[in-house]
Amino acid sequence: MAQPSQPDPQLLEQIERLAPQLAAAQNIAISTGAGVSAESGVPTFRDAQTGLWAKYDPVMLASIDGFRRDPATVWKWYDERRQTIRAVEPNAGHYALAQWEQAWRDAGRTFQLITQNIDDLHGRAGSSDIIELHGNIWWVRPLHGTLLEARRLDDCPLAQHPPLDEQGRVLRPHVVWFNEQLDPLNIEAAFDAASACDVMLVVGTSSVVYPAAALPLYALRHGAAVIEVNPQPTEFSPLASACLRGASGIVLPVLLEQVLEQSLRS
Ligand code: BJW
Repeated sequence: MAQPSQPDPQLLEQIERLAPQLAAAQNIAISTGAGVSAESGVPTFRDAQTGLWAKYDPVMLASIDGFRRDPATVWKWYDERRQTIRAVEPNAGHYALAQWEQAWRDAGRTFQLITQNIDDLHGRAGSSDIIELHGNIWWVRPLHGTLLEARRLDDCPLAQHPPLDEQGRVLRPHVVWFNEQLDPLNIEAAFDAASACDVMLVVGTSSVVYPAAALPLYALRHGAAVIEVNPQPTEFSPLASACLRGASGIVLPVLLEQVLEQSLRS
């Protein structure tokens, strides 16, 4: 069945009610997850474990123990995802956030995008200041190297699994796996944004993976309104100031249109 490209009347009314608050916000933080890329055709993290990959434990595919045990299989999974991501385009939700950032910057206001996604689609849509909490699928680093040795590897598909560097060292994806530390500078910047914003939008995340899942809680504690955009309820929903139950590719462009209209009026 074809997706409706407009929110239903009830959702539209809710968007219209929230728009003035967003239009008045001097400081907006956005926290996105895999759902924002779903309409581009990128399976969400949990959906990426279907078909051939259904027999694998997600933690084994996204952990250092799993990688040490079977680097070829983990790399095949990442290589397949890289090929999917390369073939798709950002969607209307990504573009709305990039346009929003530009509008807020032009008005001398603050807009900080924080993402758990590793797919680079926000960047490809034109967002310029992105905190990538879980890394980037196009970057690699030596398994036994430092974070400073991270670099982009665009080969797609890869010639071998695992790929090796010029010195023959095994490379790993430059992403954050379970039980690995996030980059402390990214964490600091993300929590600073959460504590300073007037409004946070939490878009397309199941809000189960920490520390990202703590960002909206932190924003609430610091007095911000936190609005969830997700077709499904999440762990965070009961605490949200408002929940917009729709796909981000439909909700965000309409929300932005309303917000910009309100901002121009004031
Ligand atoms: C739509 C839509 C549409 C669909 N529009 N929406 C504190 C409490 C409890 C646990 C912990 C804690 N601190 C640390 C932990 C452990 C762990 C953790 O959180 N575990 C939980 C599972 C319980 N965290 C960590 O290990 C983190 N490290 C850490 O904290 O280090 C310190 C430490 C070390 C050791 C011990 C203790 C502390 C690291 C987490 C790294 C996560 N990495 C992954 C893999 C990245 C690489 C890869 O992608 O391959 O990141 S896991 C995976 O989950 C991926 C995602 O970024 C992340 C979040 O997923 P997301 O984005 O929410 O996607 P989904 O699929 O879950 O949900 C999609 C949503 O979209 C759904 O809600 C849909 O409804 C919605 N949707 N279509 C809008 N069109």
